[in-house]
Amino acid sequence: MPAPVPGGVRACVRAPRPDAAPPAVRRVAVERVDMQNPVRRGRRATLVATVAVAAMTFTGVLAALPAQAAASTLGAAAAQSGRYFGAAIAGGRMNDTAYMAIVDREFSSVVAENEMKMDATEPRQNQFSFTAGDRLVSYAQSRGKQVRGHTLAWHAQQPAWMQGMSGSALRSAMLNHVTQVAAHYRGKIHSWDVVNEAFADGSSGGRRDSNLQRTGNDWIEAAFRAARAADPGAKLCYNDYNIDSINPKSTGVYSMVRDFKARGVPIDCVGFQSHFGTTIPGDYRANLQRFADLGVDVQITELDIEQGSNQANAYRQVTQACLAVSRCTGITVWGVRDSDSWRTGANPLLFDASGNKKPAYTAVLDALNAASPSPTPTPTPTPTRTPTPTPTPTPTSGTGACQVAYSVPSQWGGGFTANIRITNRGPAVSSWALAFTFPGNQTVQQAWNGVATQAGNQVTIRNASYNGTVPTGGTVEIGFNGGFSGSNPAPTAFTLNGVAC
Ligand code: 9MR
Repeated sequence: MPAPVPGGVRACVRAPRPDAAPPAVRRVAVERVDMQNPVRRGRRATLVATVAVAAMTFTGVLAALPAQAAASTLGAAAAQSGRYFGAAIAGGRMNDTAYMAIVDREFSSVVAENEMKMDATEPRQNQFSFTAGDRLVSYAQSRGKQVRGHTLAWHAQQPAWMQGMSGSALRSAMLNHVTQVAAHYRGKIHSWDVVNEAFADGSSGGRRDSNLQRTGNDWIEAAFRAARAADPGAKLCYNDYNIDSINPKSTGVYSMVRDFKARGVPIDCVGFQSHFGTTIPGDYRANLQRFADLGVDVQITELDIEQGSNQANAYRQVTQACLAVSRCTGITVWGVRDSDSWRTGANPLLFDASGNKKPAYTAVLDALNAASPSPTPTPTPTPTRTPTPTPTPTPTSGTGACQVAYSVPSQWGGGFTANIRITNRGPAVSSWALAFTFPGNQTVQQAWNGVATQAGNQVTIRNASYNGTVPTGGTVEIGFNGGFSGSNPAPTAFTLNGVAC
């Protein structure tokens, strides 16, 4: 009984499959019609250190204080245990004052329901449209709310020009999109859903077939590496639906995350969309915990639960499950009022069509207020934020102006992604130009954290506006997507500001 929903998506409640938890659990699946900075990292580290010191300093004081008063909004209540509570915002509703009054008051995080997707941000190839996304970011910044980014690479909601692409052209276009969008929002996004819904439903535990998947199985890690290079300060998430319980699909994702962690692919978090029927899987908390145990944060990213006699209790259970997992850092509901939901008729949200708080709202608020105070969850430890993978670095020796580590984390037919870490071995600089020579037939197509020019096989990459100053011994990380024919040997003859490395 699929009900059409705007945007080419149909919601359907499927008969329980063998992997589903109790037969009574009605599983919501989503069936899509394919419409064919380092600066911030430093600040975050400082903040984490400050919070840690503050937590240590105040431990004794807290113990002596009376229990804190219950918070009266979802955002404030979640903040008591160091978490966020967010909502998906529809750009078209930002002029609705009743809607925005709820958003202002209740949520500490926002995510664009559609405005940062591929079709919205790159409607024509290489012509980017950020107006609607920027509006949401500006709003959030003016209110001190975090922003989740959704989503950089997805088989659905691709712009028309991308739907017909394949092979290396599609791979390059996808990586360019990831790079450009993440770079545009650099420093402004708390967590990016870098890749969305790339695994197949059912019992295979494998990848979903899509034009992106057909560019090669490494497309997901290539996207994560490009996102890290473009916005080193954002947490990078894999996001999917029907991975909320322990089942073949979630185990497929689990295996990918474990592999990424083992190989240094930059992944920081997994998003569990949590579009539920009337009940919650019995192993929901255990599933969140097994992912957290891999060394990633877990986030509940698109929560909505069909209204029934159990809705408030189900919302309570989800909230308590997140609170029980120290690395569950926040919850986002997929909409504000029932009338705003993509699930027409399911009334799956926390506010009714008139903006009144539902029993489910009170259940969530009470659960958040009952949580033990900070310092849980723990901040992300440094090892999970591996800045740039360097599988095959080619350091230039040197006693010269710089040391360079060049690596190619991803290569496919005719294209590659390169990362370069420059260490300044000379005096401090306030601007820089790194030059090198391509030994083969290679071109720079898209650079990040620097501006590239190429004449023949000579390449010069100059600093971006934000990373020109490098002290003696300081490092800067840049990268580019390139094309090649024949072989792809590492560049030679690196110079920094005209002096050999
Ligand atoms: O809520 C979104 C709806 O307005 C769009 O029409 C639809 C198009 O695909 O996407 C919905 O959001 C989806 C999210 O981006 C990814 N997970 C499933 C969500 C519900 O379909």
